[in-house]
Amino acid sequence: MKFNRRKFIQTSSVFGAGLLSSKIFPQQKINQFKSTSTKTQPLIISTWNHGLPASKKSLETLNDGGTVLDAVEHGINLVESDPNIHSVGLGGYPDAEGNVTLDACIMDSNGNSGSVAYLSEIKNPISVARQIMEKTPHVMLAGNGAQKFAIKNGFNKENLLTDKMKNKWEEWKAEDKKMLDPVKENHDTVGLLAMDRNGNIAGGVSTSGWAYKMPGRVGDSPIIGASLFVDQNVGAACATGLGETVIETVGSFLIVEKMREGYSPLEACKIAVKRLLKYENIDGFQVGYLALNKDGEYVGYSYFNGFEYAVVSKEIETINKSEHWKTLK
Ligand code: SD4
Repeated sequence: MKFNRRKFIQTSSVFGAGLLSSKIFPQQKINQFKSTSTKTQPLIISTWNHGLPASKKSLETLNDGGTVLDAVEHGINLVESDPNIHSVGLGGYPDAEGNVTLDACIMDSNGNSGSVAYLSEIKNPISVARQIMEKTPHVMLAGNGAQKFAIKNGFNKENLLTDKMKNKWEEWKAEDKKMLDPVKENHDTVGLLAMDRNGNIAGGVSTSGWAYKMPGRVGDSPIIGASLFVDQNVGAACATGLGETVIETVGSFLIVEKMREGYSPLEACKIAVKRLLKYENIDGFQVGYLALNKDGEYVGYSYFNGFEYAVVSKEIETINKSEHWKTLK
């Protein structure tokens, strides 16, 4: 990661060196944590508290006979279309020049994927990503080309910068132009993993990205393997938080690969979070992962405390606090 290294402390510092040592991350310590297991399917897990309405919508879609991919899309659409959620879709934070640009990706249970980056004036990027997956020979479209594709395929162009967010952006410009603290203010990316009653798994991620980001910046959310990975034979993972660090550690792919090796969702997330230790003194650093394996075991795990995720099944409707590596007071 080549920018925003303020207060970056080398990993050879006392703290970093200690944490990077394998002694502090022994196998027995990993194993004492248990992922949560559900015996029932369908099951939907989703990031943050807006994950609850999203996951409920996904379950409703499945109950109405929709596919697991429909469930992912409809759940995420709900968050994207809500102008009061400020890091996704309509009403999302703009970039430094006042433009709302969106990133999203989706994966199905056959390993197909679709992704859209730097999309403007279209409020449902997850649906655009799905159509890119289903209608084009490509995985990813970006910028103007992605917008043209969306319009050609029936999406409406609309202004995504609400009055409220325009005012906030103007205040930000007038003040000190500081990046927002993602732990407290800037953490609404929606990631959703769904398993239907037959055990089919799909997932999606959608965001307006880092508030007041540099124009042109693309985060982890449209990068398959970084923000999202699904492998029907193993499970799935998704990410929220400082995208640059998730890209550089290919977090979601890593988690799925570790689950493939036999690690539980929690163990796998801890291994991925361990790779993030070198970033921990970057201002505003936080990453949260969700992981779900094919047996229905799931977990939310973040670097710092404060990450929450929704769990919805026939029996469960709850917001869980994630396990975390480090407690921030
Ligand atoms: C990004 N990962 O663009 C997104 C932001 C995010 O919670 O997840 N915020 O880097």
